[in-house]
Amino acid sequence: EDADITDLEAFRVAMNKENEKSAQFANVKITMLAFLIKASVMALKKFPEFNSSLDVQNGEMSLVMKQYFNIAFAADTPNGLVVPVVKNADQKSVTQIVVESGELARKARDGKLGPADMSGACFTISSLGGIGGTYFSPIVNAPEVAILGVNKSVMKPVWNGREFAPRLILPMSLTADHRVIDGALATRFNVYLAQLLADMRRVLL
Ligand code: CAO
Repeated sequence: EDADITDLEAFRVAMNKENEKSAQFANVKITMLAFLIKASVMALKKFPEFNSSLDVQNGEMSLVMKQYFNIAFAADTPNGLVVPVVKNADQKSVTQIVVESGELARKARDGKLGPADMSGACFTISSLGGIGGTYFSPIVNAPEVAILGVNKSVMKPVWNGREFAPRLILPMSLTADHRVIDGALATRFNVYLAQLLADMRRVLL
C-alpha cells in the first residue's frame, strides 16, 4: 500500500521547528518511525489477529492472542541487524516513543542492547526510509505473524479528481504468516494503516 504522508510530514517538520526553540524538547527530533509505531498499535487493536504469536512445539501449533502492544523495529548497525523493542507503545506518547526508540537505536549501534531490550515483541517495523528503495519483502520475525516494511517516501503526482497534485507517498510492504492471516485481511490492515498515516487524527478515535 502507499500512504499519503504529506500532511503528517508537514506536521513533523513543524513540530521539530517548535522543539528546536523549546528548552524542554530541544534535543527531541520527532521521527516518522515513532508515528509508524503509534499507528501500528491502532491497527493491531483493530485487527487483533496481527497481535498474536504462532508457537510450534513438537508439531503442535498454538496461537497466542496478546493483550499488550510491544513494537519492535529493525536497526542497522556496524555489527549487523538487531531488533530492539518499544514496550507498551499503546501507553506512550509519540514524543516518549521518539525518545525511547532513539535510546534503543543508540544502544544498538554501540552494541549495548541486552536480551530484555530485544524480547517480547508483538509486531515488527523495518524502516529503510533513511536509505531508499521502493518496496521490499520483509521476513516475518517468528513467532510474530506479521511485519511492516517501509521505504523512502517520495513526492508523486496524484490525481485529485481535477488535477495532478504533488503528494508525499510512503511505500509500505506488509508480510504476513498465511497460517494466521489471509491476504484479504493483510490488505485491509495495510489500507487501514495508510488511512491512519494520511490523517493521524484517526489515532485519537
Ligand atoms: N522516507 C523519507 N525519509 C525518511 C524516512 C522515510 N520513510 N524515514 C526516515 N527518513 C529520513 C529521516 O527523516 C532522516 O532525515 P534527516 O537526516 O534529514 O533528519 C534520515 O532519513 C535518516 O533517518 P534514520 O533512518 O537514520 O532514522 P529513523 O529514526 O527514521 O530510523 C532506524 C531509525 C534505527 C530504524 C534506522 O536507522 C535503521 O537502522 N533502519 C534500517 C532498518 C533495517 O536494516 N531493516 C532491514 C531489516 S531486514 O534485513
